[in-house]
Parts: sequence; C-alpha cells; structure tokens
Amino acid sequence: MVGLGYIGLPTAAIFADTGLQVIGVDVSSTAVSTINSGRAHITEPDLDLLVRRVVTKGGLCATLTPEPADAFILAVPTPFKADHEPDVSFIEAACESIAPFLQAGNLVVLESTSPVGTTEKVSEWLARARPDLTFPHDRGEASDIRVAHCPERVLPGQILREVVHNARVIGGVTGKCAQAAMTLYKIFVQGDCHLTTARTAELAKLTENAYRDVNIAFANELSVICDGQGVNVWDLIRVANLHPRVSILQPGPGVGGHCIAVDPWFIVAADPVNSRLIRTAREVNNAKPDWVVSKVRDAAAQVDSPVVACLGLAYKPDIDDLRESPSVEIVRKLAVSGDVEILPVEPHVEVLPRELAASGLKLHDLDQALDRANIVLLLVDHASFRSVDRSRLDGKIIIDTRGIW
Ligand code: SAJ
Repeated sequence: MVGLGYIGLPTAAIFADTGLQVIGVDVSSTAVSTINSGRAHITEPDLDLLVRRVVTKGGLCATLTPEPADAFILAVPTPFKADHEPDVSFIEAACESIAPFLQAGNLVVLESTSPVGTTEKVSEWLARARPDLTFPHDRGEASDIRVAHCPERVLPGQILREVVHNARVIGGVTGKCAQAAMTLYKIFVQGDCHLTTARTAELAKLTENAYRDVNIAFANELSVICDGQGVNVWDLIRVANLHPRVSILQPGPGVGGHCIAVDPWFIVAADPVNSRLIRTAREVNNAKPDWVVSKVRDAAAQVDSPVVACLGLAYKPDIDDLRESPSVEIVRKLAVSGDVEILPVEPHVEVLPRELAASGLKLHDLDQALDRANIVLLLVDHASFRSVDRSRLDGKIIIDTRGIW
C-alpha cells in the first residue's frame, strides 16, 4: 500500500486483518514510526484499535521504501494546482517508487481519485521505468503487469464500515486487469464489485462527488434566496422534501473536506466548455463562507463591543478533520478584520490550526464562549452543540448556518 493516509491506512489494516501480509509505504517518517508502534497517525473511529491489532500480529508493517509484492495499491493524494488543474505528481512519484520492484504477474491498482486517463498514464509511467516488462496500455491482455483503478468511496467518520460494505467500481485498462483487481478486493469487500473500464471508473468517482456538490450548491443557493425573502430555509426544505420526487440536501457555511471541494474541478479542467453547471456549483459553494462573514459583520454592527462565539471548526459534524474547512476560513476572515472579538470553539481539537493561531486567536471551551459572547455563530452541527441549553442563547444574536437551533 503506497500512501498511508485516510484511505491507505484503513485499507491496509483491513487487508492485514484478513491474514494477508501488508507492507505500508509512506514518505512521512512520523506516519511510519507511529504505525509501527501500533497506533494510527490519523483520527478515525476504531482505526487505532485495528492498527494495534494488525501491527502486533505482524500483518502490517510500515516502511519508507517499497518492497516486492504481488499487488501494489496506490492511495496517494491528488490535490489541484492554483489554476484548479489536477496535480497527479504524487501518483507519478508513487509509480517511480514501485517500478524497480515490479515482477511479471503483479497487479497495480490506483485508488486515488484521479482525472480521466490517469490509470492509463500509470501504465505508461511504469512501462517507461521498466522497459523489460510489458504493460496493458500497449500490450493488452498479453501484458506482464495488470493495471486497474478502484476509487475509494468511503465517508470519513465511517471508513471502517463503508470500506467493507460499499459497492466498488473497478475499472481495468483491460478486462483481465479489472478481474485481477476484483479478486484482490473481494478478499474483504462485501459490497458488489462492478467491473468497467478504467476511464469510466475514474469519471464515476468524480461524478459522485460532483453530484453531491451540485446538490449542496442548490441548498446553499436556496439559503441565500430565503434570507432575502424572509423565509426559513430549513422549514422550506422540510416541506419541499415532502414531495415524493424531491430530496434537497442541507445548506451550510460552505463545502469542506479534501474531496467534494476538489474533485469537481477535475471534470471542469478536462472539459471547461461543457461543465458549466459543475463549475457554477463550485462557485456557489465557494462563495458561501463570504456570505456568512457578511452576516456576522451585519450583526456586529448592531451591538456595542461585539464578541462572537464561533462554534465548530471541523469541515463536518463530530470529526476532528479541519481540512479545507469553510468554518476555518470564516473564522480567519473575521479575525483578520479585527473589529470583532472572536472566540473559536472546537471540542474535537486541542490546538488551533496555525492560520488561526497566527491571528492571535485562542481556543475556548463552549461554556466560556457562551458566557462572554453577544453573537453566537454556529458553524458545525457537532452533537455537543445540538444539546446546548437554549436558555444559554437568550439575549444573544444567533447565526445558525446549520439549522440545528
Ligand atoms: N454538506 C453540506 N450539506 C449537506 C451535506 C454535506 O453542506 O447536505 C457539506 C459538509 O458539511 C462538508 C461537505 O459538504 O463540509 C462534504 O461532506 P460530505 O459528508 O458530503 O462528504 P465527504 O467529503 O466527507 O466525503 C465525500 C463522500 N462522497 C459522496 O457522498 C458522494 C464520500 O463517499 C467519498 O468517499 C469522499 O467524499 C471522498 O473521499 O471522495
């Protein structure tokens, strides 16, 4: 397993738990030493226990450099560059790192979310590094090495359950490549495995996240329209969803995480002319944090000495993941303006991210923040915020971006 992050580590540990011998490879020496000491270097429910079990039994061993194996799975990040073009350099580097260890009969699976055509490129990059072996992009079914794409589809917070039970889309550079990957994944996957081409599997993964992004954008756009029309958007969505063919998602402060806010751009980058709706959805969701900031500024103008409790920094409820979080962006923008006092609250982390600490902000606990604030900005629907005693909010201006109060 090359890449021991949010997808690679749980997948490696689950493979190891079935009795397979798994070698986990990562460029981070901290990740490698943490895993080898029997702990997970990322937070995901029950992952720590699983990693401890498989490392103690000797089924999973982390290292900085690859070793020979029967199958190689690449689960490295695919961010985008400043212009929203996909950055596949981590995949190319992973290919270079495994190429010296490939042997005829090996399978290489790309799990990373990737722009269309990347799996074929993996085959080409590996072929360039190993002219002594044959690869499926030019030798088809007769090739020495099989190459396939099996995109991850798991929801952070529920990874260990979803990785086993979700259906998988498995795309091969050839039919035999897809078959070989299915044989591997069927060792632990209980969901259906659907075989297709590598290009279809790549676009399927991007489509799933773009679909969700477009639907969240619809809800976010409605929330802004409702604000101007004097309509409660949560009531509106509740009643509209009573229609048997309507199922609107929930508005929020914006869309965070490393997936939904990123993957749709890969479709836009591939075909900008024909992806107008997908691009607009990204723009609508990206604009929502600024709209929330403007709401807080309007509220602050109504009180003397505004003190704003900002509840939640994670990108979604009941997790500690602050990646691409719209809440962090909102709190940072409010802090930079300097005219309001900001009390950030995030019960799932112990330290503020650097970009907020640099603005002089300090993490507060919920009670302290509610005692002092005259404006309460709810950014994340953590369970601990849902259960706040409503009398604690009396007399304060409430800006509830998640509709829980
Ligand atoms: N959000 C809303 N309103 C909603 C639903 C979500 O504002 O009604 C926001 C969340 O607050 C969050 C963001 O969207 O900021 C994304 O959260 P999410 O729970 O929708 O998705 P992720 O990013 O945690 O995981 C997604 C999943 N994709 C889909 O549901 C199509 C997951 O299955 C993928 O595996 C994952 O992306 C990934 O790795 O690609």
